Amino acid sequence: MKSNQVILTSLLSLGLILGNVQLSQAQMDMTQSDHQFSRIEQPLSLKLLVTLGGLGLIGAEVWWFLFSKSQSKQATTYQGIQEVEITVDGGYSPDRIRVNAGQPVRLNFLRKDPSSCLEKVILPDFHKALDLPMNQVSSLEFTPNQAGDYTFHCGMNMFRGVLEVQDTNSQENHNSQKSESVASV
Ligand SMILES: [Cu+2]
Repeated sequence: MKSNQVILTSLLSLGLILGNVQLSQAQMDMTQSDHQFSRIEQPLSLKLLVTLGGLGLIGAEVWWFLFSKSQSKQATTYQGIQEVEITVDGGYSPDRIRVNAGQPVRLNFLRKDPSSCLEKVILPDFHKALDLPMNQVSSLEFTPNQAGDYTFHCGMNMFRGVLEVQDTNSQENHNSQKSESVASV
């Protein structure tokens, strides 16, 4: 997951750079023809390559924004505490965390992004706010008692994540109901 993200992020930045190069080249072409400078002809294969590369990167960007956004992760329980590590780098990763209701939760935020936007994380539903020093793990502990989706966000509410609290009892009821109905059949 993480290495995937790194690859995609670098692809994205490459795409932006390539796009800029293409743009500035187009502008240069325009100014050149305006001033009736001689045009520099580039081989067709190179143009094709750049175009295809650009299209591929646009596709990757669209995919990135549409589909890769919410990656959900189940917290792992250790000594009765449901723990999850969240990397804070241009947002929260994972940005969807599944936990069980009625059991303590510990969110470990590792901030790698220097932008002041992400220096604080807020969980409004639990009345919690936490400062995140750079390159450090800062932890937040609380116990969600009610099932539901709870958002957490940065100080300016630009980056968001969701804490998905599941009711374990209702799940067990569900399972027992299932087995009952199977038994009756
Ligand atoms: Cu912010």
